[in-house]
Amino acid sequence: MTILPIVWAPDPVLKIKCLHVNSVGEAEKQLMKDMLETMYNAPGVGLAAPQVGITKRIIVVDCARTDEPPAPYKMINPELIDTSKEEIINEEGCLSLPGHYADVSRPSTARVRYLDENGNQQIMDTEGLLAVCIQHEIDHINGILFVDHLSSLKRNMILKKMVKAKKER
Ligand code: GNR
Ligand code: NI
Repeated sequence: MTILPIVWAPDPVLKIKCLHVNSVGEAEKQLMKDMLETMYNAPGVGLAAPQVGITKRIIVVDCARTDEPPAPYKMINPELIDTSKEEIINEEGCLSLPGHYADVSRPSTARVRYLDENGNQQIMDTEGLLAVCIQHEIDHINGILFVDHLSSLKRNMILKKMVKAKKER
């Protein structure tokens, strides 16, 4: 049982294009377990490896509602192989930008290809919050934050507040 410290923006590790994982070993499995615990503890509905300082293409998500059983997904090298032309606007937050929320428009459905923890390729069709969350997490492993989808005015306002919050952390 390990809760990992979450990196707050601005931080160079959150800007890095993370590395493709070539084989799924014990280190990756342990990391995904710890990431899920860290995510549930926060609490959040998704977490990407760079948010805990690891620059690997690994994400975890659980977008089940509180009245539903848990639905954790561990995804290695996740890729969007198809996205809808139709977009939805959703209010996003991020554990690396605590206390900040803004509307972001993204494709409303997404087909994602990834390796599961056994190294088997999976393809999943997603919609709603799960589609949004997976796109948010794939952005993270490409060094992109939700504020990068906003105007530079809104982005800089939030990042300036984060610099202050980090000094007071
Ligand atoms: O917990 C989270 N909630 C959330 C809400 C709307 C869109 C995306 C997210 S992901 C976020 C956790 C997080 O920062 N993942 O990287
Ligand atoms: Ni995030």
